[in-house]
Amino acid sequence: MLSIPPARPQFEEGTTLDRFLLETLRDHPEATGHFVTMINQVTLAAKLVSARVNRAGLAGMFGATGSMNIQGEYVQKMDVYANETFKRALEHAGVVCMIVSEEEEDIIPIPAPFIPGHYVFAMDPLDGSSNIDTNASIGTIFAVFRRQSTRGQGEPRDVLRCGRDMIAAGYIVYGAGTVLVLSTGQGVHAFTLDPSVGEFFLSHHDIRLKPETRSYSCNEAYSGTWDERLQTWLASTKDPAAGWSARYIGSLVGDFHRNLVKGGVFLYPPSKKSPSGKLRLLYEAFPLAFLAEQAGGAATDGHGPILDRTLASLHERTPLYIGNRATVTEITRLLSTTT
Ligand code: P6P
Repeated sequence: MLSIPPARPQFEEGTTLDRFLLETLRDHPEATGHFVTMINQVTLAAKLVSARVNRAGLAGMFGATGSMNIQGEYVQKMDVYANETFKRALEHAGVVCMIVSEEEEDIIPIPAPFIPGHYVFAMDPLDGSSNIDTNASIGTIFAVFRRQSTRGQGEPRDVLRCGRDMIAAGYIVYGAGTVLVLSTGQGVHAFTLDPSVGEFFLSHHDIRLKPETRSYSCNEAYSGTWDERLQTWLASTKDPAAGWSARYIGSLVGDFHRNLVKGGVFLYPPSKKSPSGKLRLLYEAFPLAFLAEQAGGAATDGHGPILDRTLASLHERTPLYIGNRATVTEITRLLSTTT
C-alpha cells in the first residue's frame, strides 16, 4: 500500500505559470483549454520581446523607424518588433477572434488559414517606448474579453465593451527582470522569468496594494494646466507633515508596477497638451484598472470607475487616477465636487 505523501502547499516555490493556471482554472468549467493556450502564447511572445529588449542596443533596435503610428507618435523599432511578435504568437493558435493593438488603427482580423477563437485580445505591445533607449522599464499591457459574436471573424461589438466585461488582464514589465503580472478575476499574481530555463515562476502570490503608502506618480511639469482642485491636492503633498514622496519613471507599466508592489497612486489628468488625458482606455486604463481593483485598489477617470466605462472607439483616451483606494477616492471626490 503506497503511503500518501503529505499535502503540498498549493503554490509552493517553483510553481510555474502553466501549473498555476491549471490549478486555479480547474474550478472554472467554462475556462476551456483555449484560455491557457492563449496565455502560453503570450508568455512565448514575452520571452522573445524580453530577449530582444535586453540586447536592443546590440541588435540595432534602438531608435525610431521614422514612421508615425495612429497615435501620432514616432514608432520605435522595438514597438514594431513587439507588435509583430505578439500578433504572430496569437493569430495561429485558434484562441482569439481579433487583436487590437495601439500600433494599428483598425481591428486586426485572424488571417487565413488560421481559425478565429473565443477571445478578444487588446494590447499596447510596448508601452513606454520613449524609454527604450534609456534602459528604463517598459512593458506590454493586455486586456482579454470573451467574444459576444458566435463564430468567424470578430466584430466591433466584441471589443466595444464595458470594462466590467473583461475576463482577464495583465502586463509584462521588461526591467531588471521580466515579470508577468496577471489576473483572471481571482486576485493578482506575478510570475518572474528565469531566462536560464525560459520559464515564468510564481514570485508574488495575491498582491495587495499597500493602503498606507503615500507615494504619487505624475508628470508635474504639466500640473499648471490641470484642474485647480487637483493643483490644490498636489500642493498639499508638499507639506512635510503629510509624508508624501514622488516617483515618476514616465513609463506607465514601470510606474504602475512600482505602485502595485509598494503602494502609491498614479495620475495622468487632462492637460492643455492632452485635454482628454493621454492614456488609452482599451489597452492601458482598462487592464490596469482590472488589476488595481483585484489588488484592493481603485481606478477612476476623475468622475467614476474606469471599469464602468464602455468603449466607444478603439483608441479613445481617458484621464487616469489609479492605485491606493483611499487616495484615488479622495482625488475623485475632489474632482466631482462643484467649486
Ligand atoms: P508624459 C509613454 O509614452 C506613455 O504613454 C506612458 O507609458 C507614460 O505613463 C506616459 O506616456 C508618460 O507621458 O507626458 O509624462 O511623457
